Amino acid sequence: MSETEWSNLSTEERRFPPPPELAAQANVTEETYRVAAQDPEAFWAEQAKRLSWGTPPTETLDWTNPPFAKWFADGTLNAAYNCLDRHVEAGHGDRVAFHFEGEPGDTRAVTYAELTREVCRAANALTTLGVQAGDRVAIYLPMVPEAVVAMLACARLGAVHVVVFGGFSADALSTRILDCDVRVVITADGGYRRGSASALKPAVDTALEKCPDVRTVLVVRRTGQETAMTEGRDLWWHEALAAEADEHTPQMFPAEHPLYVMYTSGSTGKPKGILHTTGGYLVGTSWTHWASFDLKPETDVFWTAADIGWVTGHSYLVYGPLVNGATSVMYEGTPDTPHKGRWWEIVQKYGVTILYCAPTAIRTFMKWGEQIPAEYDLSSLRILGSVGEPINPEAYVWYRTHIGGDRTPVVDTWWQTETGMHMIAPMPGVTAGKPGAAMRPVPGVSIDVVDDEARPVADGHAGLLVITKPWPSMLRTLWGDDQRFVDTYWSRFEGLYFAGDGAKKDADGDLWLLGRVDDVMNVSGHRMSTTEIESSLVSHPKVAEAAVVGAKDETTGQAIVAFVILRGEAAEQAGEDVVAELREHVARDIGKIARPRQIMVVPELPKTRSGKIMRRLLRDIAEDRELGDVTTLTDSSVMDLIKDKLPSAP
Ligand code: 6R9
Repeated sequence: MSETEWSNLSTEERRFPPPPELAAQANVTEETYRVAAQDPEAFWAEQAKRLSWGTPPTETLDWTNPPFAKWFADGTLNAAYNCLDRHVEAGHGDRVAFHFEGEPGDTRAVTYAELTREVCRAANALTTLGVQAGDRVAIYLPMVPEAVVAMLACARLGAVHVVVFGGFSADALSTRILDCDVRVVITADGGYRRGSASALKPAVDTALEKCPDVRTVLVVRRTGQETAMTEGRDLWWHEALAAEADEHTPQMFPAEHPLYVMYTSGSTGKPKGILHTTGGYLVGTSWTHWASFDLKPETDVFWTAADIGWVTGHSYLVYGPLVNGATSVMYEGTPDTPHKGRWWEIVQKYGVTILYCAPTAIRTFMKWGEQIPAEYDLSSLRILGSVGEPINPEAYVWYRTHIGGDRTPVVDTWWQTETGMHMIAPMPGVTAGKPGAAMRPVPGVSIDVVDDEARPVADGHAGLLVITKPWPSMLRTLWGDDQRFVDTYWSRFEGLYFAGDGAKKDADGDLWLLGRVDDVMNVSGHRMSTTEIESSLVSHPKVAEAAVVGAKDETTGQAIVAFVILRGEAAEQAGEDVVAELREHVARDIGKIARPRQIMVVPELPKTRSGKIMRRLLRDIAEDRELGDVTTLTDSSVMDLIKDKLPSAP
């Protein structure tokens, strides 16, 4: 691909410098960038001191067998000790680790001391059940504190947790159990979703029909609903824990001991089991959590509004915040239950200072209207984060204005399950943010944008995003498949990590993400990113959400097909004239070449657990094909809803 074929992003002139009070006390300064750039390895060795080690490492990076990295390899540590005991020992046992808010309105404040005791009990229970270091344990739970307890109990024992998103099907669960050879599953009777109890355990029973090697299922009681228990296999979590002591001596493991496997969908074939190990992962997540969000652990109330079944939940709801001794909010349910102000009520109630969520949520709130957050006191907020997809400039500005009171920096964080930690993000005390841009590599990280021949593109040009140096929380391999690890990430360019995302360096050298490379469209020989056309559509006042795909076209090769959700009033009067108006809007905004061939007004878009639009399924619709695999959708009925509303595709 030649970078010059990419169309240009519409110009964005708005700038949001850091508030002076924030800059004056910021965790990260320009000096941090300078020091990190001078010697990244020395920088990470310094950051490793954030952790409590059994044996402190003397080595930093071992890159003698690329792309298989080892970080801090001669050090030993225990992940759970770093998240829990050491804070209690330092006198912070009474600090709240999690303000849990259940969807029905039940709440629990779990302190570091309580969490430590619960994790010890759970670790003892798992030991009683025969779980040992290196064993894999599947966790299939709703967003309840027991999910954190289960993860940390595994980590404490050196067992590898495999969290499967509670919204996934029995099929998705059994595939992952088999791939990782899991013997113990931790689940719940159910969870609360959209105002009612939704069962989880039956999916486990179905999944296990295909997994004869699973010997034990621990069942958390959350909803109290009728639950079938299989004699000899299923145990109640609370009973198993009640029988155990609340003390447990943590064993130290080598830094490269596996911590967890998290599956992420590949563009083809079976899901990839991303393997993260202990020392480097904890260094990378805790440092970025502290840096990108300017965390002040004594005073901040941090809320990652993401599911634990997504890497964002692992890195920024569990490990990063707990290593840092932070206080977090954990919310079980959906944003519109029992009313559309639920999130803002939670921010007001707990005095949330840092909110971290996905652009899809922000666009949903835009659709519902700014009058809803306006009813709540959101003045505690000081930093807003975004993750999962490029944030459209309009969504960025709306977020900053209506949630952040026009004061808060918006930190757009680009990273992946594979990277484990933030890789590109503005630093809130340093960077003057541009709406829609992820801005700069975080200190200690080396990123470039290259053309097809791995040549760095000049400022003002676009190409492929690569990571040019190893980083501590990088994936170590794909579970059981070193070759696929090498092929997927390290074969496109010699010595460079290929991220699979398109990106542009603007005239100042700042970075803009353009979406997955496989989402790039080629229209009459012009390469165009789905992201920029979507952003143009979303900038129109009548549009709440947009998804753009390239559909086969006899004349132009591919043609642009857009799916849009309209806002409030416009949705009621949707007709031909809105579609014509939107097509012209895009043509004016980006250029005639970007004018969609077709715009379909739909009630919903198909999304994954992390809020990513599944363009593959929309392409199936646009090209009038049978739908492909829908098992990773949060709600598979969405596709029927869309198909019902459409005239048959051309
Ligand atoms: C953390 C997470 C990774 C892919 C990644 C990219 C997209 C994530 C983004 C973003 C633009 C951002 N992505 N954050 N694109 N700006 N701030 O989402 O991990 O689920 O593995 O997805 O998500 O395309 O390659 P994961």
